[in-house]
Formats: sequence, C-alpha cells, structure tokens
Amino acid sequence: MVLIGESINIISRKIGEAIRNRNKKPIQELALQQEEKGADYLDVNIGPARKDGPELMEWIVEAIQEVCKLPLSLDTTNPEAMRAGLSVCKESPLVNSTSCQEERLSKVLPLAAEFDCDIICLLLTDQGLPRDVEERVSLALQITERANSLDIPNERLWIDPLMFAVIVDQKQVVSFTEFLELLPSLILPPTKSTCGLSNVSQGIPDEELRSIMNRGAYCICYQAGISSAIVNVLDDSFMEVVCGIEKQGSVDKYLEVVDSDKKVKLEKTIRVLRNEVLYCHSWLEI
Ligand code: THG
Repeated sequence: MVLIGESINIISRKIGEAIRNRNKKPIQELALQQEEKGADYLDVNIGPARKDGPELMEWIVEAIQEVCKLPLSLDTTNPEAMRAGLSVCKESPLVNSTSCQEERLSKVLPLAAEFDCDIICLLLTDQGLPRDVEERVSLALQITERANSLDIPNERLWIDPLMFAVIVDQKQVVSFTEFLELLPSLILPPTKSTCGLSNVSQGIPDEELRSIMNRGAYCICYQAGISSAIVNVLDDSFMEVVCGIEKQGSVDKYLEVVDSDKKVKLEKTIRVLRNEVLYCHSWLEI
C-alpha cells in the first residue's frame, strides 16, 4: 500500500500561515516528520491558488526538496501552478488531480503526458459527485480511454472513486468500496487506485473518534484492494493499524491478534462503514 502523507495542506492553520509568509521551516518540518512516520509520497495541497499559483507551487516544491527526497503529489486545481510544480520536481511526481470535467481533462491530462508522470483521476463530473457504483464504472472507463488517447498507459492512472464523509452519506461509502472491488476486472491492464481517506471522518466532532473512523476506513479500503491512500501518517494509532495489517497480511488476521477493546471498536466502525448499522456520533457505545 502506497501511503501519501496529507499534512502539507493550505487548509491547516499552521501551513496556511507559513505559506502566506513564505516561511519554509514549518513546511520542511512537516515533510521530515511524515517521511519518518512512513509516508511514501507527500501531498502538497495549495488549493485553487488563484493568486500567485505558479510562483507558490514552485516555491513550496523547492522548499520541501531542500530537506526531503520523497516524491510529491502536487495537489492543486490551478493548471499553471501544476505545470510550474512539475517543472521543478526532482523525483517523478504525482499529478493530483484531473477530474472527468472537460475543462480539467483538456488542461491537466496533457501535462501528465508531457511530463511522463502518474496522475490521479477523480471520478467527478460537471454534474458533481457520482451517485452510485454504476456511475463510477462508467466514468472510470471514459477517463481511461481519454488518457490512453494521449498515450498515457493505465499503470500511470490512479483512479480515485471519491471517499465521502460517513456522516453525509453512508451508502456512498458502500458504492465506493464496491467500485474498488470491481476495478481490477473492469480495466485491463489494471490502473492503480487511491482516495483521500480522512474525508470519511470530516464532521465528526472529536479527534479520537475521527481517528477511529479513519482506522475503520483503512480496513475497508485495504479489503477492497486499494493500491494507495492519502492519509494522516502523523496519527500513531492510525499507523499502528496500518502496520499491524501489513504484518499480519489481512484485516481479519489483524483482528485476531489485536487486543479486544481495539478489536471491538474497529468491528463496530467497519459495520457502520458497510452501512449495516446507522451512523450516530455515539456509534462505539451501541
Ligand atoms: N482525493 C484526492 N486528493 C485529495 C482529497 C481526495 N486531497 C485533499 C483531501 N481530499 C485529502 N487530504 C486531506 C487533508 C486533511 C484532512 C482531510 C483530507 C483533514 N484535516 C483536518 C481537518 O480538516 O479537520 C485537520 C486540518 C488541520 O491540520 O488543521 O481532515 O479525496 N485525490
């Protein structure tokens, strides 16, 4: 499983401030911390960056590369900023992302072809988020065909079926995992897959509960065969689950060896994510 560290994010107060002041230090520290905790890639999320996009992306990529050799996942919707970042990356980066919207396909997909790098494809259209598994299947086929027409091979595509917040729509989490299970037989040769895992816990009003929801989501993504995820590697309890599953080779085997309190919490969380039990903030107490 390829882990993409999520923490360099303009939405975070500390990083937002560091970006505005062009202060490298907090960003470099976060890069090193995530590397130490086991990140394989670092997501660099500067948002839409309407003002100074190219200059900002170039600055932040160079700041990170001064201290850290990990490949970067350049996370912006600004195509000029994406190009500027791609031009200065030393390790082959990940373009995060194109969607299935014509505007994005025509501007961002050619960048992945030109720079010969991997690209995340969000299953998102002008009509918004996909409603069910059928819509995700249809979008995945369309975007793969479009990429192939630019000579981008399937191995370079990381399909992101969009992880929803469980408090917004539990059924969407189910069709998300159903799609991941279908993906290997849907497209050949196979593409890769990824998601913003922590999206699942957005809106949960407690940090510990958020972390538990993220751990449960990791379990269902792993079981569905996802090949990577954008995650909070700085959450030690989360990483304990990631490493435990890796060591045991499956979620079920991990649940057999983990202590009983953690096992019960994970199992209750997985039941919510499978929509077998209705979500409420006190899901662990029921
Ligand atoms: N798919 C792809 N890229 C993505 C997403 C996706 N990039 C952005 C996002 N979604 C994934 N990254 C994050 C980063 C942080 C959080 C969630 C997803 C998060 N942060 C805390 C919060 O907002 O409460 C803490 C922020 C802070 O540090 O202050 O939840 O889906 N391809």
